[in-house]
Formats: sequence, structure tokens, C-alpha cells
Amino acid sequence: MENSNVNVNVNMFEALKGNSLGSPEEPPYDPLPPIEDLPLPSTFRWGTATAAYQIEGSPTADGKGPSIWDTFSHLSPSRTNNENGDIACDHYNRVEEDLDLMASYGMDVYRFSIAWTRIIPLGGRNDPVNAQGIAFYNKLIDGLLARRIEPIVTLYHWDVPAALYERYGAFLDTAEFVADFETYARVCFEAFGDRVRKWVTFNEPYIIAIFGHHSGVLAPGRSTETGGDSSTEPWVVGHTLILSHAAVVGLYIRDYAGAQKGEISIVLNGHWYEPWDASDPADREAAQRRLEFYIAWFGDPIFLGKDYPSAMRAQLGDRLPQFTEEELARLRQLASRHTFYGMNHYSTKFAKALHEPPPLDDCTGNVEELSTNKTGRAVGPVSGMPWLRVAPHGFRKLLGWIWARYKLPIIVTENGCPDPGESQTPVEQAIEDKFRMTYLGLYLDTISRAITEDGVQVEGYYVWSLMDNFEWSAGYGPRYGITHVDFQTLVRTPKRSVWYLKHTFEERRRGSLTRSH
Ligand code: GBH
Repeated sequence: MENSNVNVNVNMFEALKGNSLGSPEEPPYDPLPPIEDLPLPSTFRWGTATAAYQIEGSPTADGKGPSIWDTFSHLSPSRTNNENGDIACDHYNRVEEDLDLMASYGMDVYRFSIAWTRIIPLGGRNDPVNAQGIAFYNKLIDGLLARRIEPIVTLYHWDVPAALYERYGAFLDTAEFVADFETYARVCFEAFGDRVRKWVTFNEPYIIAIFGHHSGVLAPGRSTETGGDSSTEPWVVGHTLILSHAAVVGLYIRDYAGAQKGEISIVLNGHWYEPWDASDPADREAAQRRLEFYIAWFGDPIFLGKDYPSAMRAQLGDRLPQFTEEELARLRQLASRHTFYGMNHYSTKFAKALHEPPPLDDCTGNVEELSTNKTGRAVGPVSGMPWLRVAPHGFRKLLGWIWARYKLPIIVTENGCPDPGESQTPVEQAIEDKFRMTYLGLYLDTISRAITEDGVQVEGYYVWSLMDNFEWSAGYGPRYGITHVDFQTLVRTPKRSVWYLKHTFEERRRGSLTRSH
């Protein structure tokens, strides 16, 4: 067992000695740990992740219907940097090329999402199913399997059918949505379940509820200012997400899991929160409360079969919908049927307790979020996104927090970053992505430490993202890919991170690694 481990590769980091990640104008941060030649279990699987709207393009091809992202990205004035996903990476027409690319990277798994409106263009339970949409994902899945890459399928990554949003507000009508989502999921299980072993219902319910229905930064773009109600709608949406997740897990377990031998779960995202003033109990509580408002909001009902965290009940009262006794009993039954926790994670922040009563539309747990602490230290060096700082120590604590609370094997279903200034550099420079490579190395190193030193079970690591793509409200600015995409020519060029990941994991295929630490 021990000598079939794969080791986090350190050879490529010679050039980075001396911790050159931060720029001089940045606030100081504690030194990053060294990246070491550490083991990962032989069963550990790596891959990359994408989402349909961010890469596919072809929004009306072969009978596809419009989603809320087709609508949102065409609003005027633009809310997506005057850009949209009409072409994106043109993945819909370049599947074969992208499959070959993945094969050349030596990935074990590929996590992608299905566009609901390719499968059911109008989305509803009585609406027609589109065979051509099914054919596209069959081609993708078969192409992956032919290359020995395992497909991990997300049913919903933010692109609800526009027709359902127009009919009843999508997530705002719990009963209607549950019924339609269940039907869509059944069609997918029937069509693809013979070849898919890992399913994810929803990607990041927090973002769907808060960014879609509180700040309105993401589709459908609702907030109090745009005709919604930021003090109530996010909590209704969250409730719908939990109950529709439960319905689909129940459906899969009853009708498909036996024959298809697969697993199903959900992907929750969240930062780690450090107290702004570690010596102040109010800040320590604030950090904990912030995690509960972010992660346990969904995690407790889904993985523990419990009501929402008491801190949420206390602050939100009746604006947080109630589960009926029946629903709670069902959630309790299903909680133990989950076999993994899907974790999207990028960064860490500081949490500072606020002492005035929170405004009605507060969704944080009455916490201020900061990137520096009381002494003026940053959480880590800043990446190409202002909110995304390198903080492997926070990642390690969050892995421990999730493991202690939910006791489920964790799959890191998304992790990655853009390099500082990457979007302004020509391709030859962009592919020298040392910052990303170091970030990925540090986060993999952290997983190894969490497994070997903390006893946390972590089964896989999927980099966000396979390739540069449409970054939602930020358009084509931020580049998260390990593959560079030229959005004029659509040419793909692997970045240096690819070779780092490949070398780290290919040792295992040769089966010759010994633990060197
Ligand atoms: C993931 O969401 C998505 O699943 C993926 O589609 C996306 O492309 C990827 O990340 C990269 O963004 O802290 O308020 O300043 C991550 C969701 C978006 C959550 C940015 C934190 C930070 C804004 N994250 N957000 S804030």
C-alpha cells in the first residue's frame, strides 16, 4: 500500500524558492509552508472541472432551449462585462479535440455539467425531451470512457431553463421546482446512468441562493433593487435546493443505485474564516457563525438530516422556511446515504463580529468579511482575483472542520486560481503560470498533510478549470484554466501547471513510487 502512493511533486518548484508570490505593494502575510514530497493514497484521483454554460457555446444548436444565463448574459445594460457564452470555448463543436487534450494530461476524472435545456428545452415535467441533447452528452461520456477518464456529472451548474423561471420563478416555487427537477434527473439517470458512477445534484447552492437572489450578481440577477426581496428570497431558494436535492437522491437510491452502482451527492462551496482578532471571543464566534451561514445552511439538513443551524434560526426567524416533520424524517433517512462530500474551495477570509443588530437582508450571520486581520496581515498572497488569496493553512482547517462535522470522505470538486495579471499577458507568458502551479502544489500538499497527519479522508482533487472559460459576471477576464484559450481563434495551449500535475500523478501509473518522506 505504502509504496504505491503518489507523491506531491516538488521538482518543478526550484525556480520558486524564496516565496516570491507576493508583490511589494501587498500587505504582509505569514510565510507559506514549503511544498514537500508528500504522499497521497494510491486510490487518490485527480481531474479537472468545467460547467456547461462556461465552455459549450452553441446556445440554440440541435434544439437547445434558453436558460437564465442565455437571458442574463444578453441584458442591456450588460451585467456580464459586455460578454456572453454564445461561443465560449466552442466546446460543443470541439469535443473530440478537448477529449484528446484531457487524455494527454493523464487525468483520472473529468467533472462536467449537463445543460438542462439541451435535454428538456423548456425544462418542465410535461415538456418534450430532446434526443439530440442526449446524443451530445452520450458522445462526451463515451469519449471519456474510451480514454479511461471517469465522467463525474453535475446535473445543475446554474443554468435553469428560462421557461421555468418565466412560469413560476424557478427556485422560488418549491413544489413546482422539485417536480420538474426530479423529472429532468430521471431522464439523465435513464440516459447516462449505465456509464456514470458519480452524480452531483447542485453546484454551490449558496451561490445560487445568494449571488442569484440576494446580491443579484449572477443569474437570474434578483435582489431588492431589481424587484426581488433579498431578505426572504435567498432562504426560500435554499429550501427548494435542499428539498429538490433530497428528492433526487431518494429517486436515485430507490430506482437506480442498485443496478447502476453509482453514488450521488452535492457540491458545497465556502471559504475558511479566521477570526479578525483571534483574542476576541466575539470574533471567534463570528468566524464559526459565518461558516454555518455559508456551509452548514445546506450541510446540516443534507448530511446530518437536521434543521438549519440554530444561529440561523435565531437570526432569521420565520424568514427561514420550516421543514415539516415528514420532510425532516426523510432528510434523516437520506443523510446516511451520502457517500462523499463535494467541496469547492478557493480561499480564506477574516471574520469580524458586528455589534449592531443585523439589517433584515443580512446573509452573513452579522459578520464583516476582511482580507487582513487586526494586525494588518493579509491571509496570503493575492492571485488574479482580489478575493482569492493563497491560504493553504485555511484549507487545512476547513478540511478538518468538514470532516469533524459530516464524517464523510471529501472530494475537492473545484480548486484553482488565475495568476496575477494573467488576463493582460500574451499567451507565451500566460502559459508560464508559476503562481497557479505553486497554488496547486500548496493545496495538494495540504491534502496530503490532512490525510496523513489529521486523519481526514480525501479521495480526489479536481482543478478548476480544464481551460480558460466564461467567468460568469466577469466575462472572459479572469482565466482559471490549466489550458490557455485564445478567445479569438479558440486555440488551446496547455499551461505549465498541466505538466506539474501530470508529473505529480503519472508516477502512480508507473507504480514505482516509494514514500520519500
Ligand atoms: C466557482 O464558484 C464556480 O463553481 C465556477 O463556475 C466558477 O467559474 C469558479 O468558482 C471561479 O469563480 O467573496 O464576495 O468577494 C465560486 C464562487 C465566486 C464564491 C466568487 C466567492 C467571491 C466573491 N465564488 N466569490 S466575494
